[in-house]
Amino acid sequence: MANTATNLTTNKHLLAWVGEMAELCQPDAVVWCDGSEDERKRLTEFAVSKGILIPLNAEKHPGCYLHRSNPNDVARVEHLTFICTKTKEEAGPTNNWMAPDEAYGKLRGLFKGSMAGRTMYVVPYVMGPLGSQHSKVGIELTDSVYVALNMRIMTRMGKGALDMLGDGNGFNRGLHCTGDLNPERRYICHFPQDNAIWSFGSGYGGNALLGKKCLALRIGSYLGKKEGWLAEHMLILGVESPEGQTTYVAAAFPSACGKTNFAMMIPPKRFKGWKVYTVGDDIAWLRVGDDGRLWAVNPENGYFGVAPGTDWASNPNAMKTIAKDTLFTNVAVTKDGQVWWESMDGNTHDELTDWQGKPWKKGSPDKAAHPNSRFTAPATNNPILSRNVNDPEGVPISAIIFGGRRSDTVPLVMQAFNWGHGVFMGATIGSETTAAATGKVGVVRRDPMAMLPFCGYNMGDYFAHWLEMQKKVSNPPKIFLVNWFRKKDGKFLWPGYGENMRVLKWIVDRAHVRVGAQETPLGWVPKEGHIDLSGLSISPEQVDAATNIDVDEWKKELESTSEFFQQFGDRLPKALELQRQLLLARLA
Ligand code: SAT
Ligand code: MN
Repeated sequence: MANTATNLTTNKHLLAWVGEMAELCQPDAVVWCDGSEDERKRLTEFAVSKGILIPLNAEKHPGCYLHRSNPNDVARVEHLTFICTKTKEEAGPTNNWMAPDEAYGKLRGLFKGSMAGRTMYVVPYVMGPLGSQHSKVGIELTDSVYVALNMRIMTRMGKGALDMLGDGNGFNRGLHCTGDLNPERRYICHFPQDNAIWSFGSGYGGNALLGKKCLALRIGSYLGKKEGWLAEHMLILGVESPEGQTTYVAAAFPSACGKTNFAMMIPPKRFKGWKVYTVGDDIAWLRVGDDGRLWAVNPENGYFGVAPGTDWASNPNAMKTIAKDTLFTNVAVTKDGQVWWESMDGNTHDELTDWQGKPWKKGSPDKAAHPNSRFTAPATNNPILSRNVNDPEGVPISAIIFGGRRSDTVPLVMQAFNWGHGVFMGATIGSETTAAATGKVGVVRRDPMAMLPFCGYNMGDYFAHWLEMQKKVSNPPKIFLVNWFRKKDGKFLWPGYGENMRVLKWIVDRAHVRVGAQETPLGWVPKEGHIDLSGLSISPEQVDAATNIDVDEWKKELESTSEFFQQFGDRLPKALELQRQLLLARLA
């Protein structure tokens, strides 16, 4: 069997493991990825020759390609995602659990001979800046050239990872095979205690790019608990004031709730001299620094963003980011090979090719682009990329924002009274489900810290870990809850996008204790006039509706919180139930 390892590594743990997995999967060849430009060209040409990638209009989209997934494989599959800890209790009530022996047994059967006639790519990668003591090395073995090319964009992939690993054994062992894409034979299994991930039967982003949700969040959160840090589903941004002071903020929202847009926001004209810089759009690793502050690193190196809703009006920086060297998945294409999705430029095209490669005509009831169609773009394309993204210690966080997609109940913005109250806010957020995961769209579910699908251990213990962190963070960030998605008569009340700067500015001012606030039973809210609304064409009634607190809605909310809490039994920290009781009392 051809094997290209020789000049890249002599790590005997790694060589032995790759050998063992190749023995199991029986690929025709094993190709080690070095991350070079040459390799990118070679893999891309191969993918094009097989129809896995389709070249786009080279003038309008230089270096860009389209990939079409199997229509049954276009989102994360939470019901097929497992946490395989020794006991069910360790995985907790919000995760699917399988015993490690059973999972290894079942998947071994699936992986056996699964790569015959195919190539196994060995993809070495680092989550976090190269050389940082906080970064983690992973090796993903995959039979998908699409996965290898995506990992090249999303992580620090190649020789640098092998150099960082040296002859160590502490790497994440990821095994991925596309298989026949039969949903009956699809499993995404995590073994936190072995630092291993086995994923079979899907080629889709979150299921197959193992560095992202699998390592950086599920395994990461488990390691965070063990090692005293936090792996979170958060964007990180820096806000620079006209005076040149930069404030870093981390914000957790569920998938497809606008994290990328928020992280790349352009402040409205009214905010002359204010600038926003992106550190990350999806994942944050948070540690306590020697100064007692919380420091955040973005472990990723690219953006795997939702295409629909990304356009020149909503996110010009994202449009610039995806202008070159970007892989598109399940978007529509125009006659001349340009990408297109709903929201892009109205329905100006009479005919398109839809995400499944079928002809599409204006007025068709079907969407041309899949609602969860994606772009994979290098972070270095981002015109407002923070110059601190590669800082091994990360950036100091002054505010944490939690949010969800809620058409009612949750007001535009509130600040928690203290860390414990903030953890309660985060632990109880709900959100209406989106197309990022398979299943019904638009139903409210509790999604604590936006981590429900991504917490690699018992969520009750995760809450306790968050509360514990307070002891270590002597200079903690302030915690906020926001909701951009409140509706009246089916219409959004708040304009969102760049206008969120108005709320962000208040948050930054609060973080520096520069402005007062109004106390309510739920938390501190802006005083009248403290959120700058000038130049916005929304009525005062609309603002009232967006910021309104309805006691009856909140009583219902707290009942739903109670139901959610009950499933954790003894593992729910008492401090959280106490927060709920206190809030009930304040509302009475
Ligand atoms: O599909 S991914 O998990 O990669 C992205 C997301 O759902 O946030
Ligand atoms: Mn995400």
